Amino acid sequence: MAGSIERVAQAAAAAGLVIEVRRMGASTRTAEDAARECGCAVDQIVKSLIFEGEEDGRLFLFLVSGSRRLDTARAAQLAGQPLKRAEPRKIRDETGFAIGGVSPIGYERPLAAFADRNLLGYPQVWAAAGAHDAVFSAAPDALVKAAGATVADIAAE
Ligand code: 5CA
Repeated sequence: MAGSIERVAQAAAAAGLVIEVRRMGASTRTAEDAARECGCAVDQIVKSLIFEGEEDGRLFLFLVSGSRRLDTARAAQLAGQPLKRAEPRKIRDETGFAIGGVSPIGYERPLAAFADRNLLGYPQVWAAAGAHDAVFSAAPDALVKAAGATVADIAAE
């Protein structure tokens, strides 16, 4: 998935976001894995969750803290249609990312994105960088902006 990491790095550069992609040499597939490898709290890990619109099949990106659950009813409201979890195959085909490495930025095709307001309360967050052992850190407001995400209250503890 070197191509995916490169896309993340390019998207960051294009957005004026200075990041250093770190290959951890161990799994960062889950928020818990990533927190352990980054030496940070799980709530400072950004989960990049992809859901699919049941009406038109479009994919949507929801960014939430590793310690929070997406409020799927609220997410569906924002998407304007019911949502279901997208199949890993569809995620890979349409975003260029494999599950466990789905990043907030660097999409092959733009998709509507929403970020939980709670993320903005952390001084620094970590997110996947396109592979299952690759992460980067950023200030949450800059990351949300680079992702083109609309800030909303989309998650609960
Ligand atoms: N690299 C870490 C954090 S830096 C990461 O990608 N975490 S994540 O939470 O954004 O991605 C894992 C998420 O992928 C899970 O929370 C889950 O929502 C989703 N996922 C895992 N397995 C599947 C699956 N089989 N189908 C669809 N989604 C899945």
